[in-house]
Amino acid sequence: MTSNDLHLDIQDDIAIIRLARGAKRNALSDGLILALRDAFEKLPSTVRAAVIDGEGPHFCAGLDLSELKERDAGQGLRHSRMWHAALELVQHGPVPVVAALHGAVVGGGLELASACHIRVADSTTFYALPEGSRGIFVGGGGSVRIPKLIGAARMTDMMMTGRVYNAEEGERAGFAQYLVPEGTAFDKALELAKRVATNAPLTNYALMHALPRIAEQPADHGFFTEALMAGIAQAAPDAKERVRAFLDGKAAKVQKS
Ligand code: 1HE
Repeated sequence: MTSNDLHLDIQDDIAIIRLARGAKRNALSDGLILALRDAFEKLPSTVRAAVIDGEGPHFCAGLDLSELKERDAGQGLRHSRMWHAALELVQHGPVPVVAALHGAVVGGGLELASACHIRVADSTTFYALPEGSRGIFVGGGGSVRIPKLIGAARMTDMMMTGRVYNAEEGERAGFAQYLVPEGTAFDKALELAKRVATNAPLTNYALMHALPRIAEQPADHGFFTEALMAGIAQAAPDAKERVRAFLDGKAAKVQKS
């Protein structure tokens, strides 16, 4: 499924995916969620990283409330599972994803942001989970992903009390890894995506697929999975070349920031 509400632009090896329903604050209709799923499913194999951002004054106002139908329990369950399938492709799809955040990052918009690997927020960003006051619950994976960023206690408070985190508070709490001046989130996200795209593909794969699983495992299993992944990664020709280049003085040293 395609949608005029989602723009996909491929610049070299970076996919730029833009929510383009600015007039509706990029509210996530079913069509937009399916278009997002399709975009990640069909990314050309030359793409090595993606940036996702939102048109207009806000990143995303969450679920399109005008589509909130009176669903029976089974329909509600399937609707939530549709979101899960789409956001699973963001988190565990073909490439690392950097989210460029500004303005409202609320409800399902926060669920989408939390499925990305790196979040860059500008100083206008604010985070909220208005589901509590709308009489509903998160359904796009938020109860799994958001506590991993900020902890279950903060998420409980946000949903129970309607608490809104501003950009600085959000960065401190763990929503975003980067906080940048107003209007610069996209540029910073693109710069980071380009940097991520230069990594060995297997290293990025390990970070997307092995690290989150290891974090869920008991320590003994985690150490073993880590050893498996380390063995696979270092055996790749790419890894051998990169290490050789360093030893030959041809690769960049780590610089003090
Ligand atoms: C929308 C939506 C929406 C805006 N669904 N149409 N999400 C929410 O509860 C957040 C609801 N939205 C807001 O609180 C505000 O719109 C914002 C803070 C995001 C932005 O405020 P503002 O003043 O810039 O815009 P606005 O005037 O409120 O909205 C502009 C238009 O977008 C307006 O439509 P118009 O036809 O009158 O111009 C709004 O109705 C429309 N709009 N947000 C539908 N969300 C998988 S489960 C996830 C569950 C959730 O995400 S629940 C949280 C839903």
